Amino acid sequence: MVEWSAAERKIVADVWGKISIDEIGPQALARLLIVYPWTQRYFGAFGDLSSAGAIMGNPKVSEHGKTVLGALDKAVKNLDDIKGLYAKLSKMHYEKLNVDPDNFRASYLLADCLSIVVATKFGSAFSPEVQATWQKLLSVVVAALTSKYF
Ligand code: HEG
Repeated sequence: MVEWSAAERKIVADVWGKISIDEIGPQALARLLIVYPWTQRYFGAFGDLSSAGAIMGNPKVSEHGKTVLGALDKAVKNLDDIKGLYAKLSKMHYEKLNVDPDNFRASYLLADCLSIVVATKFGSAFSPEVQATWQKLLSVVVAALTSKYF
């Protein structure tokens, strides 16, 4: 059971309040596909991913980036039961992507890309304390998303 202090809850609410899902979601997913190109194998149905420009301009990438951040929005609003919230989503990823341990790693890579996008946007406001709480949130999300894998 993950515990969240009052200070952590405040940081999560503050950071999330300043994030635009429509802006950050597409940027984070595009970074994943560009920086870690092997993750493209999961997105064969998304069309042209042949260059950084193609990925950033691909409407399916943008749409899916927003979907992923939409799931994170629910996590932020259900901090005390992220595992329960993601049970179905985890099962879907497991069945769709066939228990590939690569996917476990890819979720951490996506979390890193998301942190970099947020840090770039926030600048010095992304203090070590804020980063620590933000990364805790992403770790809990990834653990919940992969809970049905093993
Ligand atoms: Mg996943 C679908 C969330 C990591 C590959 N992902 C989805 C959906 C959500 C979601 C909400 C839509 C579910 C539905 O249709 O009911 N994904 C999500 C989160 C995270 C994540 C919150 C990590 C923080 N996903 C992830 C990673 C990969 C991946 C790392 C592969 C590298 N997701 C994936 C694929 C689909 C989804 C291939 C189906 C996309 C489609 O065809 O529309």
